[in-house]
Amino acid sequence: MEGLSGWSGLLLTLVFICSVQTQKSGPGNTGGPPDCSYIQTFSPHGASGVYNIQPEGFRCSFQVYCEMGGHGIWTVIQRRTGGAVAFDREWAAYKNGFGFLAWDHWLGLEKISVMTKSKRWKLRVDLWDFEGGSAYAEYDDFRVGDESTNYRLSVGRYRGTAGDAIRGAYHGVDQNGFGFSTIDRDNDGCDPCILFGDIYVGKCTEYDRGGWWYSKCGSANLNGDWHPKGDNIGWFSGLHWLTWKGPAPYSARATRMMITPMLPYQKMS
Ligand SMILES: [Ca+2]
Repeated sequence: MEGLSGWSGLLLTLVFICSVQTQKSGPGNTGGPPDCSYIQTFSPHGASGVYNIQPEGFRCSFQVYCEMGGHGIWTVIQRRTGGAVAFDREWAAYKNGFGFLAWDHWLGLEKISVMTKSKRWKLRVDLWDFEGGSAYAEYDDFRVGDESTNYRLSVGRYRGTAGDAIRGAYHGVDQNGFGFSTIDRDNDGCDPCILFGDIYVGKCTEYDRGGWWYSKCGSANLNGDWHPKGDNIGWFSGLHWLTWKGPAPYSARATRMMITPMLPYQKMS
């Protein structure tokens, strides 16, 4: 499995070499559709699957997974359905992306950052539990800063059924406005943090693992360790959205994060 995920990271990295352009370009001179909702607006009836896009700010096209139905048209940036693809990775992997687009993957912070720079985007988080239930959270004005900001997270108005775990179940753990942390990059605001009254935590990634916009660790982390049914409650590291289920940390069966422009494309008549 390690070899499998290593190869996928390499493939995504190779694709990425040509993806960020050095000179500015407008929407008129990109070579492809800027996102999945553009594809479905101008070439409707596409099925969900892997498509080529070329958002503003990219010199070459690259592949993403498009969700083409249900609750709208979305460009997927994260998916978890099991434990086969490891998410316990370093900064470079989270920057460039890893996994398999049609399966479990992380699209990559650099791509997400450049994409969300160009216009206003909405983020949708879908969560599935082991009991047949699901919940969602949507945020207006989702944006990820560039690497000089440590890919700082910015979200606007929340709506949904899962609760606003980004802004936290506990006082003072707002992840909005925080940089990204991985096991080799610590931007979590803990120096140290005292959790549960008596646990001193210097690095959230040592406990929660994965990579995330940790702020004093906080209530959301969908990139921790995946746990199977019956063994998914109470772990420090899991697929956590603590405003959804608790009080013991509940690790979701599956998760998905995806984005779409806030202003729909208009067909010219
Ligand atoms: Ca720290």
